[in-house]
Amino acid sequence: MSATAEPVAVTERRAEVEAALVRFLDDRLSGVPAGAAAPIRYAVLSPGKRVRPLLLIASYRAARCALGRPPAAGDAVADLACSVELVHAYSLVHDDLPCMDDDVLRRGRPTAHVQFGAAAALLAGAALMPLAVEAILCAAVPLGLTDGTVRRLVGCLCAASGATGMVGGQLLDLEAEGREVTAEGLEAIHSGKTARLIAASVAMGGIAAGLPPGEDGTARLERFGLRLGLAFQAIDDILDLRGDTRELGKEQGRDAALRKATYPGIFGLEEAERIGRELAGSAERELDGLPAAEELRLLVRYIIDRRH
Ligand code: GRG
Repeated sequence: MSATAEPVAVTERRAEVEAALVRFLDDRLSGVPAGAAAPIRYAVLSPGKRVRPLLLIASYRAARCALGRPPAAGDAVADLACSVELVHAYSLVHDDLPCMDDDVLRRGRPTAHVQFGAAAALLAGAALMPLAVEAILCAAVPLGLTDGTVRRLVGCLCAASGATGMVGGQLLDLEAEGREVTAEGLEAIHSGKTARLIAASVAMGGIAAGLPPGEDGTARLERFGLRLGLAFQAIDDILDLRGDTRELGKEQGRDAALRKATYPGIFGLEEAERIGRELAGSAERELDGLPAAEELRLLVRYIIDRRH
Protein backbone atom coordinates (compact mmCIF):
# COMPACT_ATOMS: atom_id res chain seq x y z
CA MET A 1 0.00 0.00 0.00
CA SER A 2 1.34 3.40 -0.87
CA ALA A 3 0.40 6.43 1.19
CA THR A 4 -0.72 9.47 -0.79
CA ALA A 5 -1.91 12.92 0.26
CA GLU A 6 -5.65 13.19 0.69
CA PRO A 7 -7.38 14.44 -2.49
CA VAL A 8 -8.65 18.02 -2.17
CA ALA A 9 -12.11 16.90 -3.32
CA VAL A 10 -12.32 14.57 -0.29
CA THR A 11 -11.21 17.32 2.11
CA GLU A 12 -13.73 19.78 0.68
CA ARG A 13 -16.62 17.34 0.69
CA ARG A 14 -15.78 16.34 4.28
CA ALA A 15 -16.07 20.00 5.29
CA GLU A 16 -19.66 19.94 3.97
CA VAL A 17 -20.37 16.85 6.09
CA GLU A 18 -18.83 18.47 9.20
CA ALA A 19 -21.01 21.55 8.72
CA ALA A 20 -24.12 19.38 8.27
CA LEU A 21 -23.34 17.41 11.45
CA VAL A 22 -22.91 20.61 13.48
CA ARG A 23 -26.15 22.04 12.03
CA PHE A 24 -28.09 18.87 12.76
CA LEU A 25 -26.84 18.51 16.35
CA ASP A 26 -27.37 22.22 17.10
CA ASP A 27 -30.94 21.83 15.92
CA ARG A 28 -31.85 18.50 17.54
CA LEU A 29 -29.98 18.99 20.82
CA SER A 30 -31.21 22.50 21.56
CA GLY A 31 -32.95 22.28 24.91
CA VAL A 32 -31.33 18.92 25.77
CA PRO A 33 -29.52 19.18 29.14
CA ALA A 34 -25.77 19.70 28.76
CA GLY A 35 -25.00 16.46 30.59
CA ALA A 36 -26.83 14.45 27.92
CA ALA A 37 -25.83 16.59 24.93
CA ALA A 38 -22.08 16.80 25.67
CA PRO A 39 -21.21 13.09 25.18
CA ILE A 40 -23.35 12.96 22.01
CA ARG A 41 -21.55 15.98 20.54
CA TYR A 42 -18.19 14.57 21.63
CA ALA A 43 -18.86 11.21 19.97
CA VAL A 44 -20.09 12.68 16.69
CA LEU A 45 -17.90 15.75 16.25
CA SER A 46 -14.53 14.19 17.10
CA PRO A 47 -12.34 14.10 13.98
CA GLY A 48 -13.41 11.07 11.94
CA LYS A 49 -12.76 10.45 8.26
CA ARG A 50 -16.53 10.61 7.45
CA VAL A 51 -16.14 7.83 4.88
CA ARG A 52 -19.76 6.66 5.06
CA PRO A 53 -21.42 10.07 4.47
CA LEU A 54 -18.86 10.81 1.73
CA LEU A 55 -19.90 7.58 0.01
CA LEU A 56 -23.59 8.42 0.34
CA ILE A 57 -23.08 11.85 -1.25
CA ALA A 58 -20.90 10.48 -4.08
CA SER A 59 -23.38 7.72 -4.80
CA TYR A 60 -26.30 10.19 -4.81
CA ARG A 61 -24.51 12.45 -7.28
CA ALA A 62 -23.57 9.54 -9.58
CA ALA A 63 -27.12 8.17 -9.51
CA ARG A 64 -28.66 11.59 -10.25
CA CYS A 65 -26.37 11.91 -13.25
CA ALA A 66 -27.30 8.39 -14.43
CA LEU A 67 -30.98 9.36 -14.18
CA GLY A 68 -30.32 12.59 -16.09
CA ARG A 69 -31.51 14.72 -13.17
CA PRO A 70 -29.58 17.52 -11.42
CA PRO A 71 -28.67 16.98 -7.76
CA ALA A 72 -30.87 18.73 -5.17
CA ALA A 73 -29.76 22.29 -4.47
CA GLY A 74 -27.93 23.28 -1.29
CA ASP A 75 -26.87 20.97 1.51
CA ALA A 76 -29.85 18.61 1.57
CA VAL A 77 -27.90 15.49 0.64
CA ALA A 78 -25.19 16.28 3.23
CA ASP A 79 -28.01 16.55 5.79
CA LEU A 80 -29.24 13.08 4.77
CA ALA A 81 -25.67 11.76 4.91
CA CYS A 82 -25.50 12.64 8.63
CA SER A 83 -27.73 9.61 9.24
CA VAL A 84 -25.03 7.04 8.42
CA GLU A 85 -22.36 8.92 10.39
CA LEU A 86 -24.64 9.01 13.46
CA VAL A 87 -25.06 5.22 13.34
CA HIS A 88 -21.31 4.83 12.87
CA ALA A 89 -20.59 7.14 15.84
CA TYR A 90 -22.92 5.06 18.02
CA SER A 91 -21.16 1.87 16.98
CA LEU A 92 -17.74 3.30 17.89
CA VAL A 93 -18.93 4.49 21.33
CA HIS A 94 -20.42 1.09 22.14
CA ASP A 95 -17.54 -0.84 20.59
CA ASP A 96 -15.09 0.99 22.89
CA LEU A 97 -17.05 0.31 26.12
CA PRO A 98 -15.42 -1.77 28.86
CA CYS A 99 -17.94 -4.58 28.22
CA MET A 100 -16.93 -4.68 24.52
CA ASP A 101 -13.34 -3.92 23.40
CA ASP A 102 -12.49 -1.72 26.39
CA ASP A 103 -10.54 0.87 24.41
CA VAL A 104 -9.27 4.16 25.84
CA LEU A 105 -8.27 6.08 22.70
CA ARG A 106 -10.39 6.93 19.65
CA ARG A 107 -9.80 9.54 16.95
CA GLY A 108 -6.80 10.76 18.94
CA ARG A 109 -8.90 11.48 22.03
CA PRO A 110 -10.02 9.61 25.15
CA THR A 111 -12.95 7.34 24.28
CA ALA A 112 -16.42 8.57 25.28
CA HIS A 113 -16.64 6.37 28.38
CA VAL A 114 -13.19 7.50 29.57
CA GLN A 115 -14.25 11.13 29.12
CA PHE A 116 -17.80 10.92 30.48
CA GLY A 117 -18.17 7.55 32.26
CA ALA A 118 -19.67 4.30 30.97
CA ALA A 119 -23.31 5.16 31.75
CA ALA A 120 -23.20 8.48 29.90
CA ALA A 121 -21.41 6.88 26.94
CA LEU A 122 -23.92 4.02 26.78
CA LEU A 123 -26.83 6.48 26.76
CA ALA A 124 -25.18 8.76 24.19
CA GLY A 125 -24.71 5.76 21.90
CA ALA A 126 -28.34 4.72 22.38
CA ALA A 127 -29.54 8.26 21.56
CA LEU A 128 -27.64 8.29 18.27
CA MET A 129 -29.70 5.58 16.56
CA PRO A 130 -33.05 7.42 16.75
CA LEU A 131 -31.22 10.64 15.84
CA ALA A 132 -30.03 8.87 12.69
CA VAL A 133 -33.63 8.14 11.70
CA GLU A 134 -34.53 11.76 12.46
CA ALA A 135 -31.75 12.89 10.10
CA ILE A 136 -33.49 10.99 7.29
CA LEU A 137 -36.87 12.48 8.19
CA CYS A 138 -35.45 16.03 8.35
CA ALA A 139 -33.81 15.69 4.92
CA ALA A 140 -36.93 14.26 3.23
CA VAL A 141 -38.67 17.53 2.30
CA PRO A 142 -35.55 19.45 1.14
CA LEU A 143 -34.63 16.46 -1.05
CA GLY A 144 -38.20 16.13 -2.36
CA LEU A 145 -38.48 12.48 -1.26
CA THR A 146 -41.75 10.56 -1.41
CA ASP A 147 -43.01 8.64 1.65
CA GLY A 148 -42.08 5.41 -0.15
CA THR A 149 -38.50 6.58 -0.63
CA VAL A 150 -38.25 7.59 3.04
CA ARG A 151 -39.49 4.10 4.02
CA ARG A 152 -36.81 2.51 1.83
CA LEU A 153 -34.10 4.70 3.35
CA VAL A 154 -35.13 3.91 6.94
CA GLY A 155 -35.48 0.22 6.11
CA CYS A 156 -32.05 0.11 4.48
CA LEU A 157 -30.33 1.84 7.42
CA CYS A 158 -32.08 -0.28 10.07
CA ALA A 159 -31.39 -3.59 8.29
CA ALA A 160 -27.69 -2.70 8.01
CA SER A 161 -27.41 -1.55 11.64
CA GLY A 162 -29.36 -4.12 13.62
CA ALA A 163 -29.31 -7.86 14.27
CA THR A 164 -29.13 -8.61 10.53
CA GLY A 165 -26.15 -6.28 10.11
CA MET A 166 -23.78 -4.43 12.41
CA VAL A 167 -25.05 -5.70 15.77
CA GLY A 168 -25.13 -9.27 14.43
CA GLY A 169 -21.58 -8.89 13.07
CA GLN A 170 -20.38 -7.50 16.39
CA LEU A 171 -21.78 -10.56 18.19
CA LEU A 172 -19.97 -12.88 15.79
CA ASP A 173 -16.81 -10.82 16.28
CA LEU A 174 -16.97 -11.16 20.08
CA GLU A 175 -17.71 -14.89 19.86
CA ALA A 176 -14.73 -15.40 17.54
CA GLU A 177 -12.18 -13.86 19.93
CA GLY A 178 -9.41 -16.38 20.61
CA ARG A 179 -10.99 -19.01 18.32
CA GLU A 180 -10.00 -20.52 14.97
CA VAL A 181 -12.06 -18.80 12.25
CA THR A 182 -12.46 -19.91 8.63
CA ALA A 183 -12.29 -17.51 5.68
CA GLU A 184 -16.10 -17.78 5.37
CA GLY A 185 -16.49 -17.05 9.09
CA LEU A 186 -14.27 -13.98 8.77
CA GLU A 187 -16.29 -12.71 5.82
CA ALA A 188 -19.50 -13.11 7.82
CA ILE A 189 -18.04 -11.11 10.73
CA HIS A 190 -16.63 -8.32 8.60
CA SER A 191 -19.70 -8.14 6.35
CA GLY A 192 -21.99 -7.66 9.33
CA LYS A 193 -19.74 -5.51 11.49
CA THR A 194 -18.44 -3.14 8.81
CA ALA A 195 -19.43 -3.79 5.20
CA ARG A 196 -23.21 -3.71 5.62
CA LEU A 197 -23.24 -0.11 6.88
CA ILE A 198 -20.84 0.96 4.14
CA ALA A 199 -23.05 -0.77 1.54
CA ALA A 200 -26.14 0.88 3.05
CA SER A 201 -24.43 4.28 2.77
CA VAL A 202 -23.86 3.74 -0.95
CA ALA A 203 -27.34 2.27 -1.49
CA MET A 204 -29.00 5.15 0.38
CA GLY A 205 -27.39 7.63 -1.99
CA GLY A 206 -28.94 5.74 -4.89
CA ILE A 207 -32.32 5.43 -3.19
CA ALA A 208 -32.45 9.16 -2.37
CA ALA A 209 -31.52 9.96 -5.98
CA GLY A 210 -34.55 8.01 -7.19
CA LEU A 211 -33.09 4.66 -8.29
CA PRO A 212 -35.52 1.72 -8.04
CA PRO A 213 -34.55 -1.48 -6.21
CA GLY A 214 -33.09 -4.40 -8.16
CA GLU A 215 -30.64 -4.89 -11.03
CA ASP A 216 -31.86 -1.81 -12.90
CA GLY A 217 -31.42 0.26 -9.75
CA THR A 218 -29.51 0.03 -6.48
CA ALA A 219 -28.31 -3.63 -6.66
CA ARG A 220 -25.04 -2.75 -8.38
CA LEU A 221 -24.34 0.03 -5.88
CA GLU A 222 -25.00 -2.39 -3.00
CA ARG A 223 -22.56 -4.94 -4.42
CA PHE A 224 -19.99 -2.17 -4.87
CA GLY A 225 -20.52 -1.10 -1.25
CA LEU A 226 -20.29 -4.61 0.20
CA ARG A 227 -16.99 -5.34 -1.56
CA LEU A 228 -15.62 -1.92 -0.71
CA GLY A 229 -16.72 -2.46 2.92
CA LEU A 230 -14.76 -5.72 3.09
CA ALA A 231 -11.73 -4.01 1.53
CA PHE A 232 -12.12 -1.20 4.08
CA GLN A 233 -12.02 -3.73 6.93
CA ALA A 234 -9.04 -5.58 5.44
CA ILE A 235 -7.10 -2.29 5.46
CA ASP A 236 -8.33 -1.56 9.01
CA ASP A 237 -6.97 -4.97 10.10
CA ILE A 238 -3.63 -4.31 8.37
CA LEU A 239 -3.31 -0.83 9.90
CA ASP A 240 -4.02 -2.25 13.35
CA LEU A 241 -1.09 -4.61 12.85
CA ARG A 242 1.48 -2.25 11.40
CA GLY A 243 0.23 1.34 11.85
CA ASP A 244 1.26 3.54 14.75
CA THR A 245 -0.93 4.72 17.61
CA ARG A 246 -0.37 8.44 17.06
CA GLU A 247 -1.28 8.30 13.37
CA LEU A 248 -4.15 5.86 13.87
CA GLY A 249 -5.65 7.93 16.70
CA LYS A 250 -6.38 4.65 18.46
CA GLU A 251 -4.17 2.10 20.14
CA GLN A 252 -2.25 0.00 17.61
CA GLY A 253 -2.20 -3.77 18.15
CA ARG A 254 -5.58 -4.10 19.86
CA ASP A 255 -6.79 -6.82 17.45
CA ALA A 256 -3.86 -9.03 18.41
CA ALA A 257 -4.25 -8.22 22.12
CA LEU A 258 -7.94 -9.20 21.98
CA ARG A 259 -7.16 -12.15 19.69
CA LYS A 260 -9.64 -10.89 17.09
CA ALA A 261 -10.35 -12.64 13.80
CA THR A 262 -8.61 -10.54 11.11
CA TYR A 263 -7.45 -10.84 7.51
CA PRO A 264 -3.71 -10.78 8.39
CA GLY A 265 -4.37 -13.18 11.29
CA ILE A 266 -5.88 -15.77 8.94
CA PHE A 267 -4.00 -15.13 5.69
CA GLY A 268 -0.78 -13.33 6.70
CA LEU A 269 0.05 -9.69 5.97
CA GLU A 270 1.04 -9.97 2.32
CA GLU A 271 -2.00 -12.03 1.33
CA ALA A 272 -4.29 -9.72 3.35
CA GLU A 273 -2.94 -6.78 1.31
CA ARG A 274 -3.58 -8.68 -1.91
CA ILE A 275 -7.12 -9.53 -0.79
CA GLY A 276 -7.78 -5.88 0.11
CA ARG A 277 -6.65 -4.73 -3.34
CA GLU A 278 -8.60 -7.51 -5.06
CA LEU A 279 -11.81 -6.61 -3.18
CA ALA A 280 -11.36 -2.94 -4.05
CA GLY A 281 -10.80 -3.86 -7.71
CA SER A 282 -13.90 -6.03 -7.86
CA ALA A 283 -15.87 -3.24 -6.15
CA GLU A 284 -14.71 -0.76 -8.79
CA ARG A 285 -15.71 -3.09 -11.63
CA GLU A 286 -19.32 -2.75 -10.41
CA LEU A 287 -19.07 0.93 -11.37
CA ASP A 288 -18.16 0.21 -15.00
CA GLY A 289 -20.68 1.89 -17.27
CA LEU A 290 -22.00 4.17 -14.52
CA PRO A 291 -21.49 7.78 -15.64
CA ALA A 292 -20.12 10.33 -13.16
CA ALA A 293 -18.66 7.67 -10.88
CA GLU A 294 -15.30 9.52 -10.50
CA GLU A 295 -16.11 10.63 -6.95
CA LEU A 296 -16.88 7.03 -5.94
CA ARG A 297 -13.66 5.82 -7.58
CA LEU A 298 -11.72 8.55 -5.78
CA LEU A 299 -13.13 7.32 -2.46
CA VAL A 300 -12.07 3.74 -3.27
CA ARG A 301 -8.48 4.96 -3.74
CA TYR A 302 -8.70 7.08 -0.58
CA ILE A 303 -9.90 4.08 1.44
CA ILE A 304 -7.18 1.79 0.11
CA ASP A 305 -4.35 4.32 0.49
CA ARG A 306 -5.35 5.66 3.91
CA ARG A 307 -2.95 5.62 6.86
CA HIS A 308 -5.59 5.68 9.60
C1 GRG B 1 -24.60 -2.65 21.67
C2 GRG B 1 -25.11 -5.04 20.99
C3 GRG B 1 -24.49 -3.73 20.68
C4 GRG B 1 -23.85 -3.56 19.51
C5 GRG B 1 -23.30 -2.29 19.04
C6 GRG B 1 -20.56 -1.93 18.78
C7 GRG B 1 -21.34 -2.36 17.61
C8 GRG B 1 -22.79 -2.54 17.68
C9 GRG B 1 -20.79 -2.60 16.47
C10 GRG B 1 -19.34 -2.41 16.24
C11 GRG B 1 -19.11 -2.13 14.83
C12 GRG B 1 -17.74 -1.61 14.64
C13 GRG B 1 -17.16 -0.65 15.60
C14 GRG B 1 -17.09 -2.00 13.56
C15 GRG B 1 -15.73 -1.53 13.24
C16 GRG B 1 -15.81 -0.80 11.96
C17 GRG B 1 -14.62 0.07 11.77
C18 GRG B 1 -13.53 -0.41 10.90
C19 GRG B 1 -14.56 1.26 12.37
C20 GRG B 1 -13.57 2.31 12.09
O1 GRG B 1 -14.17 3.14 11.10
P1 GRG B 1 -13.44 4.42 10.49
O2 GRG B 1 -12.03 4.04 10.15
O3 GRG B 1 -13.40 5.39 11.76
O4 GRG B 1 -14.27 4.97 9.42
P2 GRG B 1 -13.45 6.99 11.81
O5 GRG B 1 -12.91 7.33 13.18
O6 GRG B 1 -12.61 7.54 10.71
O7 GRG B 1 -14.88 7.38 11.67
